[in-house]
Amino acid sequence: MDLRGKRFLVVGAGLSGIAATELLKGQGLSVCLFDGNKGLMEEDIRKKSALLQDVEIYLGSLPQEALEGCDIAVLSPGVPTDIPSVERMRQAGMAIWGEIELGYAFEQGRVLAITGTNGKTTTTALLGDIMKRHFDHVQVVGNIGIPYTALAAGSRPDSVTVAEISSFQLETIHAFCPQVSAILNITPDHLNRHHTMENYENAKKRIAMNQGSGQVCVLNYEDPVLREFAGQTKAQVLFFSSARKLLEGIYLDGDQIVWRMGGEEACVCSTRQLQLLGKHNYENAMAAAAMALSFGVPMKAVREALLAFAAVEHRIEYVATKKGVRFYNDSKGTNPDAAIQAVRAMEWPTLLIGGGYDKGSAYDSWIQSFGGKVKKLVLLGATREKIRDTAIRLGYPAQNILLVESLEEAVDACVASADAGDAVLLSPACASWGMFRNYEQRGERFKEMVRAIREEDTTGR
Ligand code: UMA
Repeated sequence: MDLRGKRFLVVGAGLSGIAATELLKGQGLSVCLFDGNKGLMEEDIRKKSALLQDVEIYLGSLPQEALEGCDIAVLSPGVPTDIPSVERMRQAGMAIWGEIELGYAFEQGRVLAITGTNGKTTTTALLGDIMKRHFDHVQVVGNIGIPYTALAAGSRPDSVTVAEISSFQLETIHAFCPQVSAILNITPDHLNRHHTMENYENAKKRIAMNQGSGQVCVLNYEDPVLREFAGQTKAQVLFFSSARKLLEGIYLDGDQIVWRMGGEEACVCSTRQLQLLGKHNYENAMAAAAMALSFGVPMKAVREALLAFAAVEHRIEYVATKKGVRFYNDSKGTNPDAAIQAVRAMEWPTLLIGGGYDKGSAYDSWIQSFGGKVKKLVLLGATREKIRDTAIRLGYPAQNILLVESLEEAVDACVASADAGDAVLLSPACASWGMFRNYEQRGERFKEMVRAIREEDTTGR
């Protein structure tokens, strides 16, 4: 699509919106920027980039004259597509793009894209590492924290872009078409934004909507929704499975990861050689390996990258042991399903810190996964009462639940009642919004607090 002469309205002045505005400005295109938060200061936004100096910025509300004359709105991922201001953009005849679609419009190379409720950051980082062993110019972008638009203009015909794409971002793609896509799993998340599970699933499936028989879509055979989706997509489907041997695809056979293609079998590696722990991580490793192998990366490069890869920050991340108490940071456990994996990985009596922003999730399955291991449940944030009520309804002892006001108070409470041999796990099952900028900030704060604990503060009984 020829973008010359088009005027863009970028919505959201966070990471994505600033990168999108810089990209458009840098390309000499006409752009203005709108953020619905009237508490933001225009000069603070301008300070973020020299390219923003003469961009028109609207904060709080969007005047009608700003809408007129704009052709394309570029939404940041956090901007819902059904809010009144976006509806006004539609009514003004504007095309509604997401920041990913804009990045893709400037892509010169090939794209591999990953979505799923959980594991997508690990899989994206791992696939990026694999690709870097074989290709000269690899860019890792998207929900992982680097907006696609920040790097898209630097892509080259020989570039390989590895992109983590959230359901928010998939709602507003149009032409985006990865050479290889993957959907890792779909379990309830972000229901306050997508309203129904069906909408959420449909958003995820959009990752493959423009793929044809020349492109590959990697799917989890053990996810019933994705197994069914295999019959609907036009892409070539490649399955991974942690539960059974497949005739074609990649699967776990005991502790071996096996790649089976055209009747030939090859062992990728043993899970005992991996630094990643847990079945969910073996699934991530299989998905990344399948994407790379189907893209033509030699087995040797795939194997070497898998063995060298350590866990990502904030995901069941070991922080420290203080007087016999192990502390784990799983701030990235922002939904019940991710948090279940963290609880399952704990091999010790656990003091669990949970709660946060309310995304409309149900917490039953998370609480049911405790399996007698969680000796104290310390809850904070908007969801704390909802989680407490669910826990009590499911028979979790009320006297083991503590409601607190802050993460500081939560850590102090855990420190006061942990015994040597216990674990303290921050795995909130909720987003951090409302208390922190993002899960990274929440995890960093937790780690700072843990590192500051003096040995004599833990009872070590
Ligand atoms: N805003 C509006 N109107 C709205 C909503 C937001 O103007 O209706 C404004 C806010 O006032 C704020 C800006 O938009 O100034 C923030 O935009 P954003 O929420 O899209 O955040 P970014 O900083 O652009 O970060 C986004 C992703 N954030 C979300 O999806 C919420 C980041 O994913 C991503 O790393 C980044 O783009 C780069 O691609 C974070 C995330 O939490 C990690 N993702 C969710 C998740 O993983 O579960 C989906």
